[in-house]
Amino acid sequence: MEQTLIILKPDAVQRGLIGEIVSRFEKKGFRIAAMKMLTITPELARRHYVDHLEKPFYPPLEKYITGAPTVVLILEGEGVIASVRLMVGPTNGLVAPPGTIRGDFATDIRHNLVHASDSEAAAMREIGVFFG
Ligand code: FUP
Repeated sequence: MEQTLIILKPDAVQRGLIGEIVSRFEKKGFRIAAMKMLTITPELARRHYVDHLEKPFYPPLEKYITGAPTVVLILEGEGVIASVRLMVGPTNGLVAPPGTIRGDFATDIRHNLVHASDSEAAAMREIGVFFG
């Protein structure tokens, strides 16, 4: 069964949106295969965001993602990777369409509440980073 790696980022936890966001995934019909709360270390952040390490936005991104607890999930279901990306919406909350998680709750490109793997290869790699 296809799986994807979801992170409810520090702003989702701090704003009390864990239930709202997880509930959307559950109501859609996806299964939670694993779920844990953790504060991401700089080492984990660098492994997770390996493709972004050299980008100018990486230092503030690392500070944000390691700054407070997150909730990390493996979601499972047919077509889950692409479907969850549609539910999450584009990176920048300001232009993400209403009805998407970022469109409904985010106004920022960095503080955008959720990470969702963008391909099968990324999902396998990211699940390995967080769940071994
Ligand atoms: P997404 O696939 O929508 O989660 O976004 P990307 O993989 O392109 O980027 C990963 C994270 O880097 C985003 F969630 C937020 C952050 N980012 C910035 O802070 N500034 C940018 O210009 C692009 C991304």
